[in-house]
Amino acid sequence: NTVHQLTGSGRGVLGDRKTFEVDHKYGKYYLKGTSRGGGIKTYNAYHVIYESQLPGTMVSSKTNYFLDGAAVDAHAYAEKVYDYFKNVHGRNSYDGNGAPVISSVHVGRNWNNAAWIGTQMVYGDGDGIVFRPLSGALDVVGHELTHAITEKTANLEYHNESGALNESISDIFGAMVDSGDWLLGEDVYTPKQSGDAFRSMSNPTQYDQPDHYSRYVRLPDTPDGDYGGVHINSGINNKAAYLLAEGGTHYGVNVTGIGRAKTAKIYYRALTLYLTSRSTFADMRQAAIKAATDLYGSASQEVQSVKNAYSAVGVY
Ligand code: ASN
Ligand code: ZN
Ligand code: CA
Repeated sequence: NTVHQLTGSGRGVLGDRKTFEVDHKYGKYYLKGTSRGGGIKTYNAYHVIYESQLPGTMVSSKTNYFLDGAAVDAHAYAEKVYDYFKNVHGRNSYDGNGAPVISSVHVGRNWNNAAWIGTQMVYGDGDGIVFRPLSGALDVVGHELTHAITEKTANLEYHNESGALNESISDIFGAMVDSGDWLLGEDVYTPKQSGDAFRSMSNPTQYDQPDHYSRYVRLPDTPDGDYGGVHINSGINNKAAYLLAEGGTHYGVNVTGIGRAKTAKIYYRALTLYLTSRSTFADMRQAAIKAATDLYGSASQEVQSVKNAYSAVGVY
């Protein structure tokens, strides 16, 4: 579908130049790409806080050069994440059927968060101290759009163990699209402090997450309790995914790394075929073993590494 494809350009949150697909109508350019599934569309929420007022107004420009860095990144990174799932996993958008990918930037005032809200992604601008505009991180965009895929597939309930798996799956694919590191949010977290991030998959304890099932944190299933610590206990599965890809010895268990690409294949297959809404960590282990068996055979190194990675984090 290369008919009427128009290219726009601009600088992202970090000042980096990039190009992306735009649309042109009645003499104005819009952050709307039409070549990917049902389209990639990016809106300015103008600081609204109520979902009823979203998505806001589609971001436009008199020329094909766009000046809003948060909007440029939300748009360009949504394209990148769409392309990752299409090219690597053969998935056409989050629903597998070309659903339009909608994002709103400038949501709320100085909001230090981003989310998938069931119909679209929303990004705060950050307060400039804890966060820059959150769409400035490809791994954050990948994390949020993966929530949409999870909702349409395993539909992992967002509390307790299934919720921690939901969070971890978003971290895993957020890291996979942002190839090269195992940190989440490093590009937008604490602009005045370099080298940090809001989560680490290689060393979850660095940001107060458990890295072994024996250290699972029991919190109430309430908003204040992070629905049973879904953003905390995700560290356990994140560490298993990291060990599977990179290898290492953890609590005395040695894991042979199989690389990021095979690890992504295994988690994608587990998510879309074997995990269910009430899956536990033990179910995740079995789902990953099944996926790896399908892909590489029951006697493969890949299956052995999955078993060892989960044993290393105390999940059997
Ligand atoms: N950034 C958070 C997340 O994606 C927002 C939330 O908790 N819904 O997990
Ligand atoms: Zn999340
Ligand atoms: Ca990262």
